[in-house]
Amino acid sequence: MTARTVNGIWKFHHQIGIVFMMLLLLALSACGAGEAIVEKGIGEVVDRTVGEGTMATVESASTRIVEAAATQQVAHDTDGDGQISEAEQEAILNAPGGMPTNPLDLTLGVVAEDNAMQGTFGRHYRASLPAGAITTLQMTNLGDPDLYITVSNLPYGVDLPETVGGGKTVEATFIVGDETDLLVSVLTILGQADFELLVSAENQDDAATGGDGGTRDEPTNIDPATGLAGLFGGDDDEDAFRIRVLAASYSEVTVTNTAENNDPIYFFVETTDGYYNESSAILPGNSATLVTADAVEHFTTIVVRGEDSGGAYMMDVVVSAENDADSGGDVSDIQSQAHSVAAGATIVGTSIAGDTDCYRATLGEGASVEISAPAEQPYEVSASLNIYTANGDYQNSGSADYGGTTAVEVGEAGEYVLCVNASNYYPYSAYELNLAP
Ligand SMILES: [Ca+2]
Ligand SMILES: [Ca+2]
Ligand SMILES: [Ca+2]
Repeated sequence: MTARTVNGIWKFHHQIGIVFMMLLLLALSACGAGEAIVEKGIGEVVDRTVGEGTMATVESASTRIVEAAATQQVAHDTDGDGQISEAEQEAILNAPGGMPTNPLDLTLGVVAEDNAMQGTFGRHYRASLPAGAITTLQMTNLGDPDLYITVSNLPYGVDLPETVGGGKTVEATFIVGDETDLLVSVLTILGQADFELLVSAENQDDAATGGDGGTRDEPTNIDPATGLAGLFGGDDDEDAFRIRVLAASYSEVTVTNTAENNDPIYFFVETTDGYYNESSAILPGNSATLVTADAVEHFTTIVVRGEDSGGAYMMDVVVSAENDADSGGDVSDIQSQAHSVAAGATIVGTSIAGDTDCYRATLGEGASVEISAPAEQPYEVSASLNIYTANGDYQNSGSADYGGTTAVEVGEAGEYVLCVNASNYYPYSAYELNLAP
């Protein structure tokens, strides 16, 4: 056995490696050195693995290993001289699937049927997973003795039982982050067994993109929609999307943590012109909403972050255009271009950061104008109203707190200009004006 080979085994798995190498030596020497060496080796194997193997276990295992070794001799004594030469040992080690360093390629979604004793007391497979794949790994022990399964490059936090009893199946589902080569080894220690190994992978469908959501630097473009779903797992703990928001429009992004674990997620939004806002930690079953808006067209990036242990979320992305007083857009900020409305009207409008909305109305003597800041908004915004006479003289003002209404009266009957400002600290604010007849 070469130093390279020994290193490969030891790197592979220190505990199983001890047993694995010992059994390998046993098998290769069994035909020449006889049963005594095998039994001595078996005793050591049992001591090292289970600590207190019974004699029955040892005898049973001994018989199986001698049988298996005989099979190996037939299979690998290629020149038929009754000995396993060094070259023949190398041939066994270099056979595909014989060593962790020389795994068989496992086709995703196709069951591999194999025997754990074939070759070198272990079968080694490589499954090449695409980035972000939702992966299911399944191994069924079709025989009687325990089989050992070890998987290298598993995402953090994925636990697999080490031992799979006769007739039992082990299964795990997890998400990988980047492209990943899983190295799956099925080992036998005492006896041999047929097994079936299946690794299947399906794409995530984060926010209906057909794949894993992108990264903050390379977000995946999506269209606004409600009921979008996404997943985290392993190295995939960040999904990022980008939406286009037209001028005088605002986006509302609501993220709900739908994970079955207890881990929080959070998200943030940022726009191409530098606006940034983030949620606090969202615990499972809870939601948070963030808004972006601008007077000019822009892109908003939505970055949802979870934990390595995995998570799931739902996302609603709604982009709305301003429609002040059903005008189909934003009404003018300028008093002389105020939007005409009728006395008695109820006006619903939106003020996007820094926006002023001016309305013109003819009101009766002592009429009052009610300004409200509706409570059904992501932020606790207020709204303020300034009233001017038709020729621009300041007349009166008032402001409404979040969820509140304030009445502001005018003097004599006549034409007035009513200008509304909502909170400038937030991307957008909704307001309502009620004009008394
Ligand atoms: Ca994802
Ligand atoms: Ca407006
Ligand atoms: Ca305006």
